[in-house]
Amino acid sequence: MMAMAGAAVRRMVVVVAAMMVVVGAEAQLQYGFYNASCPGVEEMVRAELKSIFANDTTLRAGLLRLHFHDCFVRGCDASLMLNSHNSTAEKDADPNLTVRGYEAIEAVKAKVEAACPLLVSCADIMAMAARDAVYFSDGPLYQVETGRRDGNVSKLAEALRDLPPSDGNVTVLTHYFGVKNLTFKDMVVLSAAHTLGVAHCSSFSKRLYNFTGAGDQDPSLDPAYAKQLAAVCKPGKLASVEPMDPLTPVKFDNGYYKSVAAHQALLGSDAALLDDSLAGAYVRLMTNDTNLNTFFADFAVSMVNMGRVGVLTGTDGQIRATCGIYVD
Ligand code: HEM
Ligand SMILES: *[C@@H]1O[C@H](CO)[C@@H](O)[C@H](O)[C@H]1NC(C)=O
Ligand SMILES: *[C@@H]1O[C@H](CO)[C@@H](O)[C@H](O)[C@H]1NC(C)=O
Ligand SMILES: *[C@@H]1O[C@H](CO)[C@@H](O)[C@H](O)[C@H]1NC(C)=O
Ligand SMILES: *[C@@H]1O[C@H](CO)[C@@H](O)[C@H](O)[C@H]1NC(C)=O
Ligand SMILES: *[C@@H]1O[C@H](CO)[C@@H](O)[C@H](O)[C@H]1NC(C)=O
Ligand SMILES: *[C@@H]1O[C@H](CO)[C@@H](O)[C@H](O)[C@H]1NC(C)=O
Ligand SMILES: *[C@@H]1O[C@H](CO)[C@@H](O)[C@H](O)[C@H]1NC(C)=O
Ligand SMILES: *[C@@H]1O[C@H](CO)[C@@H](O)[C@H](O)[C@H]1NC(C)=O
Ligand SMILES: CC(=O)N[C@H]1CO[C@H](CO)[C@@H](O)[C@@H]1O
Repeated sequence: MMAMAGAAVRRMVVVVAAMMVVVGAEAQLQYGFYNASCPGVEEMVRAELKSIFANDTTLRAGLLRLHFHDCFVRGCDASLMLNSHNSTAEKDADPNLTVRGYEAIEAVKAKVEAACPLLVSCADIMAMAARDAVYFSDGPLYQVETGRRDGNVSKLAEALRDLPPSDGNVTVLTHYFGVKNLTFKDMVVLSAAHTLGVAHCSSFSKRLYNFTGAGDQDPSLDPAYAKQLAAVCKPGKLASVEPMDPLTPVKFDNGYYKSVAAHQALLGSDAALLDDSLAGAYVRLMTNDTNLNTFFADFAVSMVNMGRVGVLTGTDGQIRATCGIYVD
C-alpha cells in the first residue's frame, strides 16, 4: 500500500514536472497571476505604498522611473535592484545614479514576503508600484499584468547601451524604444511620465549654457522659463533639481504636454517631441484632452506594453526574497 502510494506519488511528480516544462515554455504574463497563490497581494502592495508615499510624496516619481529603468535593461526582471559588488551593475550606470526608491521596493517586498514567502517576484512588485505611483498621483488606475520572475544578471554596460539619452531627438528616442519592441506612440505617450518628478540641473544645463558647444542657449527654450531655470542652476552648481512639469509637478495629468507645447520642457528629449510633426501633433492634441480620458487610456496601454519587455516567466529566473540580494 505504502509502496504503491510512493510509486503513485513518483509518477505524479514526473507528470507535474513534465507539465511545468510545458507551462514554462508557454508561460505568459496575465492579470491576477497571484489570485490563488497570494490572494490580496496587490491590495497589500498598495496599502504599504500608501504609507510610504504619505511619508515621502516624491517617491511616486521615483518608483515610476524605477520600473522604466528596470524594463529597458534586460527586461522587467528586477535586475536593476541587484546590489553592486564590483561597480559594474546596472545601478552603477550614470543614468541610474539619480534613480530613487530601492528602499521602498525592499520595504514592500518585506511585507509581501511575510505573507507569501518566495512567491511574488520583485519584478512584479516594481510593476505594481509603478501603477500605484500613477494612481496615487491622480492618474489612471490600470490593471497590471503579473507573472514576471527575477533575473540574476545586472550589467552597467547594458544600462549605458539601452537607456535613452536625455538629449535624444525623436529619431533617436524612437530607436531606443523600438529595440524594446515599443512603438513610436509608446514613446510619445510614456514620455509623459515626466508629468511627475524632477531632474537635476546636470541633466539639462547644456540647454542653458552650452547647447551647441559655443556657449549658447537652446533656442527652443522659452526665454522667461530659461531665465528662471538659470537662476537655480548656476554653472558649477548643478546638484539642484527642477520639476519636469512646471505647471503641475506632483499631479499626473496633461501638464507635461502643456509644458512641452509652451516650450517649457526641461529635458532635450521632451522638447524634441515638438520638432517632429507626428509627435508634435500628439502633444498638441493632449493639451486639449481636458477630461484626460484619451491620455489616461493611452498611458495605461503603453505601461502594460512596457511591462512586457523582456520578461522572464514560467520556470525562467527566480523569485528573490530580498530584491537586492542574489541567492543561487
Ligand atoms: C523618452 C526617453 C526618456 C528619457 C531620455 C528620460 C530621461 C530622464 C532624465 C534625464 C531624468 C532626470 C534624471 C535626473 O536628473 O535626476 C528623468 C526623470 C524621470 N523619468 Fe525619464 N526619461 C525617459 C522616459 C521615461 C519613461 C518611459 C518613464 C516612465 C514610464 C520615465 C519616468 C521618469 C520619472 C518619473 C522621472 C522623475 C524621477 C524623480 O523625480 O526622481 N522616463 N528621465
Ligand atoms: C484573477 O481574478 C481576476 C478578478 O476576478 C480575474 O479577472 C483574473 O482573470 C484572474 N486571473 C487568474 C490568473 O486567475
Ligand atoms: C520617511 O522619509 C524620510 C526621507 O524623506 C526617510 O529618511 C525615512 O526613513 C522615511 N520613514 C519611513 C518610515 O519610511
Ligand atoms: C542566471 O540566469 C540565467 C538565465 O536568465 C541562467 O542561465 C544562469 O544559470 C543564471 N546564473 C546563475 C549564477 O544563477
Ligand atoms: C558584477 O556584479 C553583477 C551583479 O551585482 C554581476 O551580474 C556581474 O556579472 C558582475 N561583473 C563582474 C565583472 O564580476
Ligand atoms: C537625430 O540625432 C541623430 C544623432 O545625433 C542625428 O544623426 C539625426 O540626424 C537627428 N535627426 C533629426 C531629425 O534631427
Ligand atoms: C562647451 O562645449 C564645448 C564643446 O563641447 C567645450 O569645449 C567647452 O569647454 C564647453 N564650455 C563650457 C563652459 O562648459
Ligand atoms: C480643442 O478642443 C476644442 C473643443 O473640442 C476644439 O474646438 C479645438 O479645435 C481643439 N484644438 C486642438 C488643437 O485640437
Ligand atoms: C521583441 O520581439 C521579438 C519577436 O517577438 C522577440 O524575439 C524579442 O525577444 C522581443 N524583445 C524584447 C526586448 O522584448
Ligand atoms: C554605485 C552608486 O552610486 N549607486 C547608486 C545608485 O543610485 C542609488 C539611489 O540614488 C544610490 O543609493 C546608489 O548608491
